[in-house]
Amino acid sequence: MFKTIVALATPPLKSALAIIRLSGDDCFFVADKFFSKKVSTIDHNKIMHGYIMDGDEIVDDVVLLAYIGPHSYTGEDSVEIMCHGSVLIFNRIIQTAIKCGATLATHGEYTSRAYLHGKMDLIQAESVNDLINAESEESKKLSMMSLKGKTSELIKPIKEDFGALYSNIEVNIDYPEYQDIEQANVSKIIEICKKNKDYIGNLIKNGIKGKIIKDGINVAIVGKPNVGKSSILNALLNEDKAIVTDIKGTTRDIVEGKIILNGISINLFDTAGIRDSEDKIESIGIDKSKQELRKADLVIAVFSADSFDEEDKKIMNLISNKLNIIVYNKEDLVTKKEPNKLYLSAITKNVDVLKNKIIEKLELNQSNYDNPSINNVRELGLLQSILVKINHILDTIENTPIDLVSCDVKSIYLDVLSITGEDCDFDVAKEIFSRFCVGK
Ligand SMILES: Nc1nc2c(ncn2[C@@H]2O[C@H](COP(=O)(O)OP(=O)(O)OP(=O)(O)O)[C@@H](O)[C@H]2O)c(=O)[nH]1
Ligand SMILES: [Mg+2]
Repeated sequence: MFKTIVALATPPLKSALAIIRLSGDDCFFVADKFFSKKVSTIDHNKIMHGYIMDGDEIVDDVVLLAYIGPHSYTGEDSVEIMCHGSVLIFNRIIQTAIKCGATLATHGEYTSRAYLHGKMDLIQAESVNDLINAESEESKKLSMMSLKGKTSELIKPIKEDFGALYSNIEVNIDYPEYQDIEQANVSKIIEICKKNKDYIGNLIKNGIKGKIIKDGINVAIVGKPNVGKSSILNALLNEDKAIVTDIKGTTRDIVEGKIILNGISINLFDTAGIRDSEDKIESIGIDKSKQELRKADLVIAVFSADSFDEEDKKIMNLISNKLNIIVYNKEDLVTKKEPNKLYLSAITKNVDVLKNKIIEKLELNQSNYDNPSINNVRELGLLQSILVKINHILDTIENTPIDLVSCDVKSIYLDVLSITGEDCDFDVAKEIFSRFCVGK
C-alpha cells in the first residue's frame, strides 16, 4: 500500500499559480475530503474546476487534474492542484490535505515511486534530477536523451551478453548431461569478455566526456605571486572580480567565477600565489591554493613570459601529474617567443587563445553532444567496476575453475542490473532520491 503523499511541485514563492501534487493508492479518497467535487468516481483522467474546502471554509478556487494510475507520473492515482500562487494559500492547501490523510512527501518520493512502479529505470530517474539541475542547453539535451531511455539502451547489450553467459555456465555446471545446451567454454567466455571490454571502455570514455558537458569542470589558476593569475581570471570573466595589484601576495582567499564555453560550465578558481611565506594569512591562502590544485579537473599554470625561476620550477612539479595548460603571461614584456608555448597578455583582456586551449584540452567532439552517454558518477563507477572484473576474468580464466568464473560473471551481471536499478540496494536508491527536490 502506497500511502498518499503531498508536496508543492513549484518553487515556494509568490507567483501567479502554484502546483500541488498528491499521489498514492487512496489519493482520490483523500481528495474527496477537501475538494468540492467527487474525484473518486471518475473513470478517466479528468480536469475539474472547483474549490478546496477546509470544513465549510473555501480555501481557494482551483483547477484539479486527476490521473488514474498507471497513467500518471508515479504510476499511482495522482492529483495535481493548480491554485493561486500565494504562500499562504498553497501552505494552507497542503495542511488541509495532510488533515485529510495525506503525508508530506520526502525528497524525490514521486520519482522514486515512478521507479518502484516500473515507470522508469534508475538511469531515467537520475536523469530527471539532472534535467532539473541542467545549466546549459547542451546539458539539458543529454539529460533529456537519458530520460527518454536512450542511455538505458546502451546497457542492454552488456546485460544480454552476461545474462546469457551466466545462465549458460550455471546450466552447464548443474546439468552436464544436457547436450543440447550451448557450452559456455573458455573461448566463448573470452570472446564475450573481450567484446564487452572494448564496448565498456568506449562507454566510459564517452561517459566522462558527457559528464563534462553535463556537470562542467573545475579549473584552478595557479602560479607564483604576481604572474597575473587574477588578471587572467578577470579577463576570462570579462569582469573585475579579483583584486589586481603589483604587490606580491594580493590574492589570499580563493576567488571563484564561472564561464560557459561551448555549452560547458567552466568553474574557475583563482588562487593565492604559491611561494614560501612567513606571513600567517598568506600561508593559509597558499595551503588553500594547493588544495584547489589537487581538487581541480584542469589546472592553468601561469608563468611570467619574461622570467622563470626556482619558484616556477616548484609550480611545474606540482602540476606535472594534473591535466594542465601552461600559460606564459605578460607577453607584452618579451620580444622573443619560443615556439609551441602559449603566450598571452592578460592586461589586453584578449584571452581567446586560452579559451580555445581549454576546449581543446577537453577533447570533445560533436558526437559527445549529440549522443547519449553513461555520464552519471554512480553509473560510471559501476561500469568501471565491471571493467575491472572483466579484466580479472581475462587474466585468470586459463587457471580458474569454471564455477569461480561463474561467480565473477554473476557479479558483473548484478552490477549491470544495479546500473538500471533492476537489482539495486535499497539504501543506494534512497540516497539517489534524497538528492531530488521534495515535489519531484
Ligand atoms: N605587463 C603586464 N602586466 C600584467 C599582465 N597581467 C597582469 N599584469 C600585472 O601584473 C601584476 C600582478 O597581477 P595579478 O593579476 O594581481 O597577479 P597574481 O598572479 O594574481 O598575483 P597574486 O595574487 O599576488 O598571486 C599587476 O600589476 C598586473 O597589472 C600582462 O599581461 N602584462
Ligand atoms: Mg591574484
